[in-house]
Amino acid sequence: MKTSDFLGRLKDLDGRVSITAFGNPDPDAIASAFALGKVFDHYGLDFGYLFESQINRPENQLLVNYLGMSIDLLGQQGFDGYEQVALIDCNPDRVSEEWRKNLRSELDKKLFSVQDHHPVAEDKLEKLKTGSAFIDIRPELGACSTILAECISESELEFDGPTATGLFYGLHSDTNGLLRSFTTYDVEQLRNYVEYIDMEALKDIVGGLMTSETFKVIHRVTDEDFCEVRGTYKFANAGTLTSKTSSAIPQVADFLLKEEGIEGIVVAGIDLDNNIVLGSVRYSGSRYTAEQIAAKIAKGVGSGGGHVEMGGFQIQPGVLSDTINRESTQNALIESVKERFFNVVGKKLEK
Ligand SMILES: [Mn+2]
Repeated sequence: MKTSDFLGRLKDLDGRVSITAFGNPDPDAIASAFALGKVFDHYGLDFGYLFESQINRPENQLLVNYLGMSIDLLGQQGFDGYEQVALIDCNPDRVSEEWRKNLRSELDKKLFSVQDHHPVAEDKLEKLKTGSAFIDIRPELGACSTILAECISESELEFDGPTATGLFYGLHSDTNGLLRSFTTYDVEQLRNYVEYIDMEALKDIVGGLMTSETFKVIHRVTDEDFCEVRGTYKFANAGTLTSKTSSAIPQVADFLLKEEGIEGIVVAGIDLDNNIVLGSVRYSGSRYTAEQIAAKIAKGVGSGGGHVEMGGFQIQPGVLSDTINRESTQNALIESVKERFFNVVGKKLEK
């Protein structure tokens, strides 16, 4: 389906719309939500931002502040007060088991649109398309921001500084600064708004990229007690973190992939505020995708996904959650994630 169809549907849309992202909101999701809000405004629609998770990474909070967005958290109330749901940078297939149980039928009922670039299995996509919602999933694109840039252009809205800056940051961040998986179409859309980007504002947002926690974790994982290499794969144990400091995990994963001779990285740690194991996957080889690796690590015990070269997962500790503050439990959890990772990439130890 085309963006022109999407815009056509906005003309007779009734009721308040929830602009929603599932998963950890990254700059692409935040910017896409903001740009979609601009389009909704243009069509005189009533809407709100309702996200599954809090904004944790400090630079993402800076982006939200810069855009002046007020984002509510999806909680027990589900989509109460909203008649429609517009999903951005995610699709119904990626909604976690837990949420699926909590609100899947409500999501199905209220789903108005899906604009995303995460891969989805062919049969699941066909099923999605049989519903009445507008479905636009383009896994080849570097960022969902590109789809929203197209929406802004086609609705004949003028780009403004915040929208252009956000969309560029979204594309920049999902493609690691245009170093991975983007298409000429991403660049074609970028051309439409590049002149509106506020570079000064952007520098302020991305300026303090690495937190001190990131450096602590980098220091920690240079110790061979906390990392292991098998072949071209490396696993690093980031230890215990909080919801505020867990942004160190993806940052360390980006950093470790720079090591010569390493093509696959998993960094995992325990978020003691949420009692979950968090992990980031980076992969530069051609045998797997980071998304597959992340999904397989979390299979049956949590949720995982991502893109070709970057992915992430969350694992629920199950019965171990009662003793998660004990070091022995933490080690057991991280050890099991490590073995799952090495299994997935065919590096299981022969016993
Ligand atoms: Mn994205």
